Amino acid sequence: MRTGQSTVALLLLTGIITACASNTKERPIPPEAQQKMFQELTHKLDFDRDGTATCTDIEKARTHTFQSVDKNADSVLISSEYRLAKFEDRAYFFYEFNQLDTSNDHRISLNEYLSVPKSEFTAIDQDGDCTINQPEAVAYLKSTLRDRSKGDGKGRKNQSKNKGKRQPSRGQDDITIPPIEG
Ligand SMILES: [Ca+2]
Ligand SMILES: [Ca+2]
Ligand SMILES: [Ca+2]
Repeated sequence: MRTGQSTVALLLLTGIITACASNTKERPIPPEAQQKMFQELTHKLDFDRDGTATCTDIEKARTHTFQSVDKNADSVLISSEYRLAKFEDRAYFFYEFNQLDTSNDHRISLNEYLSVPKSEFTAIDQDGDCTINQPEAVAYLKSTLRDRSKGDGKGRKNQSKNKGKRQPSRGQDDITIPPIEG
């Protein structure tokens, strides 16, 4: 969770929102900006690069992580391997090994691994059709921004202060997608 890969919303918003900086409250977002928000969020989530962000992308990304932390490549994770996954994908942060090992064989199979709800995706996919469309992307990014500015305004200030430095990760809000190699 401190890898920086999970600062999706932060990165997205830095570019898009600085344009309409200070008193953004509920000003309508121009269509081209909405289009851009949609494209960038899609790009971040579109693990298989087919141009659409779907729940399948999450599964593929998770499978990819599963394989990359399966150090001895025996297609199951032991506790030390699973610990690595928790760092790679913070959807797993609050899931202990034993919770996922529903078969109680002290190993986590891929199926067990994938049983964790895709809550970060479903939070965006409001109509539940497993695909992120433009209104959903815009609504999500707007609500993320709102949460951010609700705090004390520090978010944005820190952001510019830290420009060029590594961003500290924030905890609960953004989507976690493992980086795509190549
Ligand atoms: Ca896709
Ligand atoms: Ca293994
Ligand atoms: Ca949808």
